[in-house]
Parts: sequence; C-alpha cells; structure tokens
Amino acid sequence: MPIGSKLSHPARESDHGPSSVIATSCPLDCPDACSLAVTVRRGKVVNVDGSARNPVTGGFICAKVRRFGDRIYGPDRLLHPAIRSGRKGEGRFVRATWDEALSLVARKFEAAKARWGGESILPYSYGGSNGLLTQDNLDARLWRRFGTSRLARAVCAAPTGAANMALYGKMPSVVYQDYPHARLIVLWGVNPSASGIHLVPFVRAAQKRGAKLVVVDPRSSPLSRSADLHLAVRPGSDVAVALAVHRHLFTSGAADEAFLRAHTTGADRLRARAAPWTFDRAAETAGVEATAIEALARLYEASTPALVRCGWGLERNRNGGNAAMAVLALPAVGGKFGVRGGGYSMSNSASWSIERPWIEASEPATRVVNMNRLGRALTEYADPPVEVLFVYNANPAATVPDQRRILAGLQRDDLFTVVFDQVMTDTALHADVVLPATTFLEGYDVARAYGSIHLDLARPAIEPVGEARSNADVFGELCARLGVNQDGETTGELDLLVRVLDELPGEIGASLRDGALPSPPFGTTPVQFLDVHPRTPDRKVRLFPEELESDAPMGLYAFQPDPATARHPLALISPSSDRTISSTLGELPRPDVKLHMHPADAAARGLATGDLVRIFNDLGEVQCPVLVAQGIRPGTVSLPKGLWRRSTRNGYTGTALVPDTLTDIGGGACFNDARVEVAAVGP
Ligand SMILES: Nc1nc2c(c(=O)[nH]1)N[C@H]1C(S)=C(S)[C@@H](COP(=O)(O)OP(=O)(O)OC[C@H]3O[C@@H](n4cnc5c(=O)[nH]c(N)nc54)[C@H](O)[C@@H]3O)O[C@H]1N2
Ligand SMILES: Nc1nc2c(c(=O)[nH]1)N[C@H]1C(S)=C(S)[C@@H](COP(=O)(O)OP(=O)(O)OC[C@H]3O[C@@H](n4cnc5c(=O)[nH]c(N)nc54)[C@H](O)[C@@H]3O)O[C@H]1N2
Ligand code: SF4
Ligand SMILES: [Mo]
Repeated sequence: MPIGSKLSHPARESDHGPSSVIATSCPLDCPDACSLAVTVRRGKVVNVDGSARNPVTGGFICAKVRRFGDRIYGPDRLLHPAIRSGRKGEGRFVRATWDEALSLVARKFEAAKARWGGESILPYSYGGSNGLLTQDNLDARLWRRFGTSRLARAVCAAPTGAANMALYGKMPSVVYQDYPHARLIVLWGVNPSASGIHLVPFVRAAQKRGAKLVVVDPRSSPLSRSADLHLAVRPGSDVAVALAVHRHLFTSGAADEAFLRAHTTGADRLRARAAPWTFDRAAETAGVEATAIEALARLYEASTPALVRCGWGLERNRNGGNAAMAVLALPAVGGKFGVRGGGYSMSNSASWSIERPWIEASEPATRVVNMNRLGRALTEYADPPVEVLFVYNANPAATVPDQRRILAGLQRDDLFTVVFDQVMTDTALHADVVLPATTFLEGYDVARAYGSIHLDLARPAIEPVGEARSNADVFGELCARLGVNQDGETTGELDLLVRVLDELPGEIGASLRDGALPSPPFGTTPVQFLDVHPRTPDRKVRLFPEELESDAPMGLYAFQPDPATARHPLALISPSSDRTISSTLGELPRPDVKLHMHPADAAARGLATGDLVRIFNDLGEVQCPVLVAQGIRPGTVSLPKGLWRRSTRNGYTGTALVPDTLTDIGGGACFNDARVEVAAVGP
C-alpha cells in the first residue's frame, strides 16, 4: 500500500502529533477551483478537504483531490531529476543532479537551434495546473525569446472558445450561484456530476424551486435521471437539434425580434441555416424522437429565466464548433437575456480579462503546431523536424488523439524528449530527461475558476517533496542558462508571485494577499445584458460571424454526417470520470476499467458484463472488460477519459482509437468521432 493511502486517514493514525490546517485552493483543470483546508502533521499532508471560505465550495470537495496525498507520496512520484539509461518507454533511468539535468537540456536546446533553428524545439503543455504561475508565465518567456515552435493549445475548449469569442467576445456567463433563479436549465453536453460537482447542488436547488431540467447527452447521469426531459442524442448531432429549436423560435413567432434588431447581427443568415431543420429531420439525424426536440423547443420558448449550460462534451467532434455556436445563439434568438438566471453559461476563464502583463505581448512568427497533431509532428514534420520535445503540464501519451502515432514518435531515437512532471507518466517513460515538479500543495499559484468567477491563492502546505521544483523555478533557471533574461528580471517562484500579485489589475492582488476572494468590477454574479455585455467590437451578438467561415469546411451552422462505417459502426465517446482529472491521478489503483455498452449492442455481439473485449478500428485496439447496462444510447459506447496505459489489458487507451482529424472550427480534437467495432477476445 502506498504510504499516502494511510496518511489520508489521520483518524486511524496512532500518532496524533501537533498538526496545522493550511487554507489554500485547487488549481487543477476543473471549473470549480475549490477552497481547501489541508491538514499537515510533521511536515506531511495527512488530509485534504474542502473549506467554506469559498461559498461555491461550501466545505466539500471531490474524492479525487481528497486522496491527493496518495499521489504526493505514491510510488509513481518523481523525486529527483533522472536521465534515461534504457530503451525509450522502458522506464530505466539514472539519477542526476538538477545541474546535470538542466545543463544537458540547455546543451540540447542550443545544439538543435544551431543545426535546425529554434522551430525544431517543440514545447508541449496543457492542463496540469491552470494557475497563473504554472502556465503561460516564465515558460512562455523562454519559448518566445528562444524562438521555438509555437503550440496551438487546442486539445480542449478550442471550438467552444472560438464560438463564444465570435458570438459574444467571451462575455462573462451565468455562474453557479445564479442557477437557482432559473425556471429552465438545459445541460447540453456537460456532466457536472463528474466534471464540476459544485454545480450539482445549485441545479438541485433550482429544481426544488420548481425549475424544469433538460439534459442533452448520449448517456444518462444522476441529473438526467431526475430531468424533465433527456435527449440521448447521437454524438456529434447537436447542431441539428439546436437548429431545430431555432427554426421553431423563428417560425412560431417566439423569436425576440426586438432584441435581435437592437442587439445582434446576422440573425437572418442564422434563420436561413435553421430553415431546413424541421423537428423530423433533426430527430432522424440525432436519433431521438421528434416530439422530444419539440418539447425542448416549447419549454425553452415558454420559460423565463431560461439558462443553457453549454458543456465541452458537445465540442469533441467534427461539428463541435457549429454545435457550440448554435447552442450559444439560443438565448439571443429566444430573448432570454437580461434576467438573473437567464442566458448562457460557458467557460468563465476569460471573464477577468487578465492580460498577463508579465509576459511580452509579442510572439515570434515561428511555426505553429496544433497539439492534436502531435503524432504527425513527431513522425512527419521535416522542415525542420522536431528534434527536441519539452513536455510539462501535460501527458500526451495518454490524452491526445492517435496514441499509436504519438508513441511511435516518442520512440524516435533521434528525438530528445524532456518531461517535467510530478509523476512517472506514460509520456515520462519515453523521456531522455525527467524533471520532478512540485504539486500545488508544495508551491504558490493563483487558481482561476471557470465555472464561477473567482480567483484564489494557492499556497504551499508542505515543503517540496524530494527534489521537486516549481515551473517558475525551473523555467526561470532555463531562461538564465539560455541567456534570454534581461537585467533584473524575475526568475524564482516567490519573485514571480510578487510580480503577478503586483501586476494583476485593480485590487485583485491586494485581496489575494489578504486571503480574500477578489471580485471583478461587474461583481461575481453578473447578469448578462445588465451587468455585462458582449465584448465584440460593436457590443452586439454576432450570430453569423463571417470570419469563421474560412475555417469551417462546410460553412457556418453546417452539419457533417456521422463518420461511422459498416466495419466500425459504434460511436466511442470518452467523457470525464470521477477518478481522474484528464489523466491526472490516473496512476492510482482503480477498479477494472470497463467499456460501457447498451444491452441491445451487447446482445447483437453475444457479449455479457465482464467479458474481455477488443475495441478496435483502423487506428488501434483497446482491450478491457465490458459493462453491459442501460444508461447509454444504443450505437454508442463509452470509455473513461484520461486512462493510463496500465488501466487496460493491452496497454492502449481510448485515444488509440481517436483520429487526429480537427473540429469544424477552432482546430479542436475529435475525441468523440472515434468509430469502432467491439468483439470478444477469444477464450
Ligand atoms: N472529474 C473530472 N472533472 C473534470 C475533468 C475530468 O477529467 N474529471 N476534466 C475537466 C476538463 S479538462 C474539462 S474540459 C471539463 C469537461 O467537462 P464536461 O463539459 O462535462 O465534458 P465531458 O466530460 O467531455 O462530457 C460531458 C458529457 O457530454 C456527453 N457527450 C459526449 N459526446 C456528446 C455529444 O456529441 N453531444 C452531447 N450533447 N453530449 C455529448 C458525455 O456523455 C458526457 O456525459 O471537465 C473538467 N472537470
Ligand atoms: N479520450 C479522451 N481524451 C481526452 C479528452 C477526451 O474527452 N477524451 N479530453 C481532453 C481534455 S478536456 C483535456 S483538457 C486534455 C488534458 O490533457 P493534459 O493536458 O495532458 O492533462 P493531464 O492528463 O491532466 O496531464 C497534466 C499533467 O501535468 C502535470 N502537472 C500538474 N501540475 C504541474 C505543474 O505545476 N508543473 C508541471 N511541470 N507539471 C504539472 C500532472 O502531473 C499531469 O501529469 O485531455 C484530453 N484527453
Ligand atoms: S478537482 Fe475540482 S472539485 Fe476537486 S477539489 Fe479541485 S476544484 Fe474542487
Ligand atoms: Mo479539458
């Protein structure tokens, strides 16, 4: 048993030495950014729990972070720098000092730049910690000044972000606290019971006050089971359903023509795109009853305040950008703004308008690599090839489309890979140099919620474990070693913290210093079109943002047909689970991971719960047991997102079956466009 699992149950410990409770916050890639109470005894974390300091947290947190101690002290934790001694992927390393490791990294950077140019270096990062210190800070300084390739960070939120930007300029959106004011809540492609648990009590409170609930999701969930209407749509068909609702609003006279005239542009073009989408046609496309779509349209028309929560589940397919646009356009056409609890709810990560003055605005015009094409970048790019890969805040061997191609790239003998992480991830196993990172309980950060609108300071509860160092320290030192610092520039974590607190706009830094939760100028619970307005150039909702048309292969609000084939008829989706955050914490032991399949699909294949199956297509194969149960629509199967290679029987995970095609808008990942067949693994 890892020591951590004992430590997380302090009541069972015989030693009740003096302990202290540290107030901090959670900067992981989760919308909730909880306030935490961390109990430390003899310098070790013995308990992680929620605090009531932040009312949205309300004193409870997820089971994942409650067992974070298992990760900090677990057997997979990286404790010191190391240099590869075995084959790539084998996991044999020899211990090195920080000086040895960083001088090797710096030498490889210089050599790659001298031979191929800075673009032969690819920095790769995403969601590890989303705080203002751990991402887009000294790391960005290094990449920009050294002139490396640039990374299009599009694995998540690219289509929804592009849609929200184009229509509304990312206007701040309805926060959790205002859900109880809604009379109708539509949860569209989002599963808060796993992916943002602090929303659930607010939805329940609304239901208690009589609000109707609609869920649009191919699977059921605790919330869909209590919903008034559940549309278990075929993955990737949301644009058709949303356009059918628009068509109804326009043709029934329920569209708010006065609002459309005063506050929007492009309504006529949207109306024309919606015109072909009768309830019957949308129903056939989405594989649901026409009466169910009509019921949604009528409920939406009749309810005020009506709130649409647009999630990320609907964006991860070829139609994701258009789906997000069609869903986000609903409150404009329906006239649902201007009341508390009405409007839309999407990511609030941009709501603070933090310009990050601590990184230079100018970026060199170097090559842009879309992170969803990492496998191709490593195996196909030539001019120049990727010679050095520097991975931090990410685990692409587990989380990015086309796993087999990525692993092939990581195996390249002539690729120099650095992985800077907290644990020995599937990606780190392929590194030439492994650098140990602190967790958020070992350093400072500024956590930013994207469900509600709050910022909070994360502060160390314990000393760094082993020789782990923070992103700020390591990127600061690399900046110095590679000679890109200017005189007197900040390099270490504390200097950087002070600078960030000083340079955050208004009173934000002062509040954070005082341990308070700062508030943006428009307050923490803004009403759309009263307290906040579209941040588009003319402050109007742009219902037909022409500039996206060149990006969208079939045009705006277009529907591209399902990629299923006779050989690979089943849609494989891979949503958030309650065990991991993306692949973070995926190293911990977990019960057998199963493929969820509807009984009708199982019967057609002669499968029963517990059977070991192969899930396959032309890209790869995953082997694991099957769970045959209701709760997913026929024709769709589901694996958890963020599995590690150790969680399946053959060392491949859901991403091995995901094509590296890109979404219609935003260059996003098409995780849920994987189409597969499933069969029993012979006796
Ligand atoms: N516990 C936990 N929490 C997390 C995360 C995690 O991994 N674990 N990840 C965090 C991150 S990085 C993100 S981006 C968010 C994501 O959080 P969510 O927005 O909830 O996104 P997903 O979990 O991808 O999928 C949500 C739901 O969409 C459904 N779905 C799949 N395809 C479609 C479709 O085509 N249309 C519709 N209507 N529904 C579809 C899935 O069945 C799933 O129930 O959660 C964050 N929070
Ligand atoms: N099959 C499938 N896969 C998916 C998705 C899906 O829907 N289906 N969705 C995707 C989504 S929504 C997202 S956001 C991506 C996320 O994918 P990734 O960005 O790869 O996120 P994680 O898997 O959480 O990996 C983050 C890593 O950063 C490390 N880390 C955390 N904090 C720090 C730090 O301060 N410093 C350093 N150096 N490292 C740190 C963690 O230990 C962890 O290993 O995954 C995507 N993968
Ligand atoms: S992962 Fe989300 S729910 Fe869990 S503690 Fe962090 S912010 Fe809260
Ligand atoms: Mo994400």
